[in-house]
Amino acid sequence: MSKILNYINGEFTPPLKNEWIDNVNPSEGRVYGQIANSTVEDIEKAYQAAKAAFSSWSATTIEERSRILLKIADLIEAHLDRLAEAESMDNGKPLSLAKSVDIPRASANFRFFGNAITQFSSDAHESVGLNTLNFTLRQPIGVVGCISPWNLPLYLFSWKVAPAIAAGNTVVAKPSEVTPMTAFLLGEILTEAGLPKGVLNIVHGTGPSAGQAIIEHPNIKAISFTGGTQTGEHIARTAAPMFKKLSLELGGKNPNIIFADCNYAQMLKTTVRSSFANQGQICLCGSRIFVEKPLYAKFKTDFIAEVQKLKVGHPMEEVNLGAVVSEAHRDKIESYIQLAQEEGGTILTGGKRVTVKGYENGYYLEPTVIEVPDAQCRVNQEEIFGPVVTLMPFETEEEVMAYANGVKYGLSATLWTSNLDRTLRLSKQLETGIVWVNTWLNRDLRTPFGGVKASGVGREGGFEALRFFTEAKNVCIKYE
Ligand code: TXE
Repeated sequence: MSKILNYINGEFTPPLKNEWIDNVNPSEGRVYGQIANSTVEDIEKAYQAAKAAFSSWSATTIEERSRILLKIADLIEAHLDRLAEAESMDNGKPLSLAKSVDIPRASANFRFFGNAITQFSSDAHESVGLNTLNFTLRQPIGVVGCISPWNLPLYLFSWKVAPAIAAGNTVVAKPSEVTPMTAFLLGEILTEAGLPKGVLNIVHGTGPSAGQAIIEHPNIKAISFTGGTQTGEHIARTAAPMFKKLSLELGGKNPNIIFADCNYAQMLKTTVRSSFANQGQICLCGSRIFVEKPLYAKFKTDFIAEVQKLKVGHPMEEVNLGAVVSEAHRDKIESYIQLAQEEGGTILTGGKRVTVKGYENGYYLEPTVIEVPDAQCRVNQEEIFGPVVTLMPFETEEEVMAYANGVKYGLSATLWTSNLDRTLRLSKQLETGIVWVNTWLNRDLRTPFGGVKASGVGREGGFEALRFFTEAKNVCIKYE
């Protein structure tokens, strides 16, 4: 049985109370390891290591910080196969996806911020006539906390810790207890890359124990979090009275809006992906599909045919969908499929468990398409976060904008149209942080990333992330 230890002050250590939780392989439905169940004492130990490392790391030259981040990126790439296998085993996602998306992107995150920090700059304002010059100092915050979810484990973990350390902070980070393996393996890479001890401390454990200790710590001054909206609310309630800086990337219920004038073949292919990639467990998945009336019947037929071609199976094999992340999560998804029927929805395809030969205890579900009677029903309003999409026709732009914006979430939207005027008009009207037009999950790491409404506050990505992980201080100099 593998044991997942904390990585504190550059060393692998067991949790101080020697408590452990099970690590489950979701594609086989069996416990395959133990995870440190850290407590407030472990977080304090990690904090002390981070605090001790801060003065030296924050004074380390930009070139040296950059060099180490680039080295980490190279080493992730060099260990791609091992990391991808670990990710797939821990999360249930197809190995091919972990190899082509998750691990390359984790490497790209370190490379991107290793380069970005060398280009980061700040403003100067000359007050002409007053003989003063203001300049903005951008200083690292100190010890910061990063908390990440299970759906894109190393991808999202690195998306937070890379800008945090690039900007000169030291970090106490916690990956999801559901998928801790690749963050654990990253420890070895950090040591090999020569990251000084204490700069990045990786602590494992549950949200209510280890996570809570991070958000409550009086001297961890900023929290970058990705996860569920309810957890985000709880973090905001806890951290706001302590005036911590907060970046919250939360859930989504993203509209995928298809007009009859779109490039049909491109749209159909991409819509299959935006619906079911990673078993639908991406906060950016287009889980509500709205199709313009003239195209609706054709789309419905073709989409169902494409979805029925998707292969669900053991993630190490050539499959389109692997297992969903846990038994509890499978139950949650199934409860929504049940609810859809109670609400008058029609299951057009899918809706059932899949039994994979040899792995009968794994958590597999069919990709599911549900035609819903109205946009307000719960399956069309609440985040399911699984291989389930809803389908509805619309007639006018006004109608579809009301559907698209009529949810509490506002992370991303996808628009399929060849009409430029409409593209600009609707891009302005959509209440989301990201609009993809004729594409999906097309990411340039320099762009601002994040949501509005219940999808979160703050932006990650590019210089936005480096600004989040620094405090701006205005220095005003009077000269004669
Ligand atoms: O997320 P949690 P869960 C959505 C999705 C999913 C739901 C719940 O709908 O079904 O959220 O998923 C840590 N203090 N998304 O329960 O609990 C936790 O340990 C500090 C959307 O898995 O929010 C983990 O590291 N930390 C999403 C992280 O928060 C706490 C991705 C996320 O877990 C904590 C995942 C606490 N009190 C789920 N409680 C997205 N936007 O991508 C938990 N955590």
